[in-house]
Amino acid sequence: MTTSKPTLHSIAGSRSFRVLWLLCELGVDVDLVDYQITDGSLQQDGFKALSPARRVPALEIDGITLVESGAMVQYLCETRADHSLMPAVGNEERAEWLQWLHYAETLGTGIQNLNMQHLFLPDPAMRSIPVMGIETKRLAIALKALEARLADGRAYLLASGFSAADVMMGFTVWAAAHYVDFAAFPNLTAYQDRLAARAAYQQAQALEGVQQFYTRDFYALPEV
Ligand SMILES: N[C@@H](CCC(=O)N[C@@H](CS)C(=O)NCC(=O)O)C(=O)O
Repeated sequence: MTTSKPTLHSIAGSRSFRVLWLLCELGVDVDLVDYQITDGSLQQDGFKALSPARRVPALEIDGITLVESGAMVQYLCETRADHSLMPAVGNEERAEWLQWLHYAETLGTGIQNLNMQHLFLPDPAMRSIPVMGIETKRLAIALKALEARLADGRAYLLASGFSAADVMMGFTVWAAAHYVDFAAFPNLTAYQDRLAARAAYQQAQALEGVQQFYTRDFYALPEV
């Protein structure tokens, strides 16, 4: 295995933030290659060869290319030493860590559907208001479980403290807040603030540049 500098193919404000943030937490230098959703750059042959589904993030690392952010997070934890961001196999928190790592994508798929409806359909007449309502409700239900997990003063997803599952989730919670009113989720609001206060989070934000997905803080359901 080589340990040369990885290359992260990313879009500011997308799931690639998870990987960039984790690299910052781990103190691993990275080369960034930037794309945009709407400018056709994900459809270019060079990128399609790296990421057949034409999605970001894609991570070139140690002679391989990974195209799932959760796999990147786990792989980085497994191959970059000197951190406490992943409970080892056999540790009593290992299963919980895996569960929350992947739960971030239960939220992520709902957010993606809402991104499509609110932001990316070329004509608002193509929207389905019932689908938008259902997806918003389903996202709120999934967030409620996270709110409950963070009850009783629990600062992070694992009782033992901050881990890479919080990195996976942190981006997701930030994105979800564009569609679900967090007024009913005080634990999640505090969690989001706690994560955003981390030096590595802020370092990753500075590195990734300005996101162009969301031009508003909150997108309410359209009036019927
Ligand atoms: N499960 C994948 C999802 C990747 C994904 O859908 N990424 C979005 C950005 S957050 C994307 O590239 N979308 C481009 C498109 O759908 O055309 C992961 O976690 O990496």
